[in-house]
Amino acid sequence: MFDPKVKGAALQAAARGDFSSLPIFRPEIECADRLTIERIQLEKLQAQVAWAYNRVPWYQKKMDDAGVSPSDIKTLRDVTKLPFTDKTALRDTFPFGLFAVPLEEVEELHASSGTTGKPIVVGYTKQDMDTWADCIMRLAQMAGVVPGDRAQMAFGYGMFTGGFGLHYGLQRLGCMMIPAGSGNTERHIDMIHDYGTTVLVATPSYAMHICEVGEQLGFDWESSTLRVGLFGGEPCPPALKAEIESRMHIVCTDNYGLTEVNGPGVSGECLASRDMQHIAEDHYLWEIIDPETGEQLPAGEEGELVLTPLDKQAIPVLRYRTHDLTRVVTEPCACGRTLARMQKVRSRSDDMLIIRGTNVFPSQVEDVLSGIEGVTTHYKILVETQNGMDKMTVLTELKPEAFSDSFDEMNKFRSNVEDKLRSVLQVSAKVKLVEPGGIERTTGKSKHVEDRRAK
Ligand code: DLL
Repeated sequence: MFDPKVKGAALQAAARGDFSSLPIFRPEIECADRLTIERIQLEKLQAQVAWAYNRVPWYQKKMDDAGVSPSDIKTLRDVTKLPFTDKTALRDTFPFGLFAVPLEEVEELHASSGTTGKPIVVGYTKQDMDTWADCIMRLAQMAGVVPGDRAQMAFGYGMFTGGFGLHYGLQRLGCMMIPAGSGNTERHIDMIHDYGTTVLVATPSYAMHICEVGEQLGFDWESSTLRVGLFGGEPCPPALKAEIESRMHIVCTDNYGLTEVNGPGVSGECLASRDMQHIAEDHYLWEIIDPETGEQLPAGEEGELVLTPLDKQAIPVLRYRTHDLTRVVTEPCACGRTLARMQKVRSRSDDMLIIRGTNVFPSQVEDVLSGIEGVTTHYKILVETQNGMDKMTVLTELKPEAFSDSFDEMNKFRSNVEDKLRSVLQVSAKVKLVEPGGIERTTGKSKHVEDRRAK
């Protein structure tokens, strides 16, 4: 038995395979057998499809055009009869065209700002807010957060779903919230010290930045009260996670979600399977499809995640194409939960770069760099056109100890990185070594790719 409130104990217990002391928030759901889960899902799916059809003219037309009506949903498999929804549907109906309830019943609005055009606007009824908080309470407990924890928010409290979404759920779980918001890194470190913060809520890249700034200020992470990192909003590659855990002396966990289907709360990492996340299956029906053909793939195969929230009142969303690539397994987990687990998302079908005809994912670059001694987790990929050809440059930031005054040594280091990249990517990339601290830090989601090619 271990005490989840003792710093370091959760990681040690996880290494021993001892999860007995971590409470499960809704065991009747989280540990239910598959038949029970699927029965709940089917009942909710039928009601949700009818809700969308009867209340949202856009869905009624879409379904009529596809020749499907709510009564055609007799099994979970029948979800494939429904048309997909994508970002453009929300953009085209901006701001309230997909809302299924009168605006007086909407308690809160959130939005995600895209790079172009209008934002995606989403709304929540009272029941939606309850469902959302329920999902957050679960994923927080999966990560080892317990009532009485002091949770410091480093997501922004604006229209972004990360700030308020996690705030409400954690508060309801019984955490003392410290609503610091994003930015002002030194103040974050002071607050961790002054208020005895135990849980940090942030993107993993901002957490890494907080860690570095703390180190520069001489802050002793090992003896700090901070115990759990509740991170999300962007991929958390294994090397970054390992770095944060060893330097900040915390359990670094990762949760996933997206604005269009509420925000954070779709899935969260437990301490037993550290590269997977349990999906809140009683609130979300998942499918994995082939991104090219749109056909459903069997459980276990990698493809694009499609989500149908099962009890969303304000904006029902049927078969939302996330573009996130993952695979889902349904075997029970060592933590005791039976909820399906999705592999952590490392890439999106739409962040694939085509460099001189070869497909390159930023996560491949990340994996090569993480295997090289002396480089940090900070990198950037720059793509340009030179003499009519694609040119890819990878900027990688070095650790201070890897930096040398010797031109020859630096040159050798660089060409070694170039060789390794070429052998994995099957396309050559120029490498630029950047001095420690030379790659810009972010307080939100990090942007690793800059594609300057004319579109
Ligand atoms: O990022 C919601 C969120 C906030 C999740 C805070 C977790 C914590 P959006 O801004 O709409 O919503 O971005 C959604 O971000 O489709 C993924 O590509 C990516 N993403 C979110 N969480 C993760 C994660 C929020 N844990 C998009 N791992 C999604 C990998 C993630 N990618």
